[in-house]
Amino acid sequence: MSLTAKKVYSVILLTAMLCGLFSTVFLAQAAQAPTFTVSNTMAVQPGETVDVDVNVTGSAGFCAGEFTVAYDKDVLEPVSVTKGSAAGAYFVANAEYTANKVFFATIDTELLDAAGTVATLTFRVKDYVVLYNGKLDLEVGTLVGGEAEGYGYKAVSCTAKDGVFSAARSIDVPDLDDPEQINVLPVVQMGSELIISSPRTSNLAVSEVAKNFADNLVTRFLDTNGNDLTAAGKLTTGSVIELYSGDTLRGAIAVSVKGDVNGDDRFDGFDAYLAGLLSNGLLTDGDVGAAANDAADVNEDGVVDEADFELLESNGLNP
Ligand SMILES: [Ca+2]
Ligand SMILES: [Ca+2]
Repeated sequence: MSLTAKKVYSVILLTAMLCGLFSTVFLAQAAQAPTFTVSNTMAVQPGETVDVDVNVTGSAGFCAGEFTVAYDKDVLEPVSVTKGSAAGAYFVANAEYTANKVFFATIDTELLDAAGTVATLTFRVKDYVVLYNGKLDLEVGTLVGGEAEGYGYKAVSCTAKDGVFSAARSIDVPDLDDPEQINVLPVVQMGSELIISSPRTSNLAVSEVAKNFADNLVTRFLDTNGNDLTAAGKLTTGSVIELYSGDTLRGAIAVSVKGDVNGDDRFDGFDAYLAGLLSNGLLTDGDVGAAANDAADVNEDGVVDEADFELLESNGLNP
């Protein structure tokens, strides 16, 4: 925090103390408490930078306030905090207040009673994020306003509303039949696993899939046996894409290719056989994994049953 920032912060603390002294003497007139709300941010792609506003409702107002917003540091990195139109004349901010919190404070000699944005927080979603649903936790510290007949300030009560933040990766690959067409494969959660579910016509060459990830992101592409695929390799059902920061595994995406249940890159009677075992309960999704189970659900109705077996069997007989 700069010297100026410390000064402003001291003023806020001082007004808070004054408020403590005077609030019992000068009773605050009943007023509608302001509500501070972190805007919701939905489905951002990893690697993207996004703005999140902290907004305030129009109300009786405040003269000074300090705020922190806590975030998941494994998912987001703070970029900046900028002053919004509803902030006061003085505004200080620290985007790296603590390891997982940004801080900002604002103060004005006039009552701030306009609705609008107090601050805009800019975050970057870390490259290795696969799927995230979490919240940005707003805490309002000291909040004062309404000069009480010239003697200091009174405390202002308020409501603080957290924001939700979600990030989701999808993987874009060309279609084999029409390379101009891009198949967008969103990552979805199935049980405890994250998978991409692909039509059999997707070009899942490692070289194509790798284009989805930032150059500086450490990735591994593993075959169904857990061995590293080369750049010339191809992902099939049961392959896994691993994302690292340094040596730490941060995310894993399993691959499902509709119809190739055993992941041998063929669509034949053996896949139909496995789907049959899944449909009659002799095998379970726990036995084969979420990706293989998804690959067997060729009619994409969410369950593996007789209908999938019949579709696969006809495919197997007529490749
Ligand atoms: Ca197969
Ligand atoms: Ca099905």
